[in-house]
Amino acid sequence: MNTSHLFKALGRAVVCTSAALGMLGSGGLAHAQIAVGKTKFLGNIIAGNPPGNFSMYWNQVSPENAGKWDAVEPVRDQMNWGQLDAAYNYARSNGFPFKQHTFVWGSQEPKWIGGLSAQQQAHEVEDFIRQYCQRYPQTQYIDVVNEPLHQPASYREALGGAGSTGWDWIVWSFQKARQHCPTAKLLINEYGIINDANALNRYKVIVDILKSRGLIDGVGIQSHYFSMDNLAPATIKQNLDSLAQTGLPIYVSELDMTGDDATQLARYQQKFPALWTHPGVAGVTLWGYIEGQTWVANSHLVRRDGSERPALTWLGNYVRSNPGSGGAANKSIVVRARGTSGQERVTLRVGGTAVQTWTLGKTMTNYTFTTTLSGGSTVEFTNDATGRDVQVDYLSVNGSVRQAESQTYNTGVYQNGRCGGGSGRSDWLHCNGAIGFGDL
Ligand code: 9MR
Repeated sequence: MNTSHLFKALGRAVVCTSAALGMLGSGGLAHAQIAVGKTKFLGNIIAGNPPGNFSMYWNQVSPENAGKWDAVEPVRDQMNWGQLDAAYNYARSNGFPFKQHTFVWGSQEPKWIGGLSAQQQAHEVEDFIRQYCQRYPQTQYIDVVNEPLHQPASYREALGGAGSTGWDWIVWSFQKARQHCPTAKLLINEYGIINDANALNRYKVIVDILKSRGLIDGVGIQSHYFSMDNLAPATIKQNLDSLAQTGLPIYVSELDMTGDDATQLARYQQKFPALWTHPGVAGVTLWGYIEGQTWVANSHLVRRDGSERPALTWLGNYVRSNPGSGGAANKSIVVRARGTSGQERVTLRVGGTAVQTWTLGKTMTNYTFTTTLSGGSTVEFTNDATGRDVQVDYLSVNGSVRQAESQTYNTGVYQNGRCGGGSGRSDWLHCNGAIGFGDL
């Protein structure tokens, strides 16, 4: 069967019954993230150990400092990935998109870079990018260059300097990121854009240079308190409209707003909808939420005792009841499955792309993943051996359950004396093969 036939077959295999929905249970959804199932993500940063309440609120992860070059490589060629591993693994195991922050930036550079020759500097930057991409191949987004207007990299001459485009060092950085991380969405990131049409126009020049070379997939605007606290919603809309003219999705990347409880609440109520409902905005990341753990005082949303400030309670209610517009539909996938030996590996594919692989435990467990991809979905058993079998209970999409035994495409169940030899309908994969769960 060729690929197009396969996906036509998968497309017919969507089944969802109310009986099946009842099996979801009540516990799973009570602690869902604020933007679960929405068309855009609402994320936050992880500083050190992932906070226990992260997944009650947020469904995208950016590392606060752990992905910066000076944190990863404080001593030349001695890489320190520990904290970045923790944030990345947390994101992966919860199915949240992970955004690397950041490859090329004039702050938090390693101190040793200044003493090297230009050739060595370029080599070291590429080495950092290459090693990152090897270690974290499932990264969804990368802030490739941070703050080009305000804090350009000190070693930019080594990367091509201004050159013929005026921004050759940025073009070089994106080329290297594209080469080493070919599946990630590459972003640029800057502050003081949402409130300043002049800076916005200078930013758009860089974005257009990258876009004409096919090197950029989205535009990040930090939107910190000093730009946001006193900004009129009409200006937010006007500047987002202007940035959206680039034709690229906009990511609000480091949002915070300050104030006492009442002031912060009023600010969120007044300004957040202008961001969330803008069709050009594909995702919003807040820059911290826990009291005592935000880079600026009074921007927190959860108090030390775990209680919510009013702005957070409002934000939760607002986003849950507001579909947003634009953005790619963010689908929350659960694969409920078990192995029999505890060594079985299954891969979730969407539209033919392998998006996640899990090693299954011996008891039925929910394995979660969030994706904006569309197309036929399959759960594939890939490492069959003696004593290894997989039982899949269901795949659910935004809480809507598709039972494995109701699907007609199963090439891994042993029927009529061979693998894939019968009707397909089964929750078992005895051999390497896949169950098709229809289109996402
Ligand atoms: O939140 C970060 C803080 O812990 C660091 O001390 C600071 C050092 O530069 O960086 C903060 O994060 C910054 C981000 O990386 C880039 N945009 C501005 C953020 C706030 O300063």
